[in-house]
Amino acid sequence: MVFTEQQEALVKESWEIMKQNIPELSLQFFTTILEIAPAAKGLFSFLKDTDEVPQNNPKLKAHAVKVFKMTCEAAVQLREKGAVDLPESTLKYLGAVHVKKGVIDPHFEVVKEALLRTIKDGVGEKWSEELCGAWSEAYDQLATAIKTEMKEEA
Ligand code: HEM
Ligand code: ISQ
Repeated sequence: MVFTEQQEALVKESWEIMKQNIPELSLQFFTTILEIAPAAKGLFSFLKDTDEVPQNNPKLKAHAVKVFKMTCEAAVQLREKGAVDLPESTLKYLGAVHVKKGVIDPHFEVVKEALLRTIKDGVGEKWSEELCGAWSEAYDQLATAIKTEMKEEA
């Protein structure tokens, strides 16, 4: 499937909006992940020993932002090149980190669902089927690249 300029624009525009509220965005992202999959808490070093998702943990914020940013970048690559195109070293690192932390394939669906719900709340009335589809496609392709690398790694 071709990733269109319009899809790229939808992803970029919505990320520009969400970027203005990183503290809330990151808190909601993690809270939603734990709502869907409480056991995922044990995977993240900065959540392991706390009862609630910490409100102002810089590490937590940085991590949440990375996932959004990388998905946004994946959208740009999909439109430009028709495929997610990460440097080999980045891909290797991502594969290794996730294998080491015990991440498994079904976790990717959990993170996807949480990502989409967080975007939906973040963009309010700008939410649409097209927006949802564009983020989904970019995330799926990025997730596939990471999952493939994780299998090489294992
Ligand atoms: C670490 C991105 C999916 C769990 C990381 C890091 C990045 C990243 C960039 C390294 C952070 C750093 O060292 O600074 C992504 C992207 C994903 C994805 C782009 C999907 C497209 C997942 C999934 C899970 C997961 C599905 C499982 C719920 C983790 C954990 C770490 C990690 C536990 C280590 C965090 C820690 O320091 O404790 N991820 N990830 N990731 N990721 Fe992911
Ligand atoms: C996956 N990998 C790294 C960081 C993350 C932050 C929030 C949700 C999922 C993540």
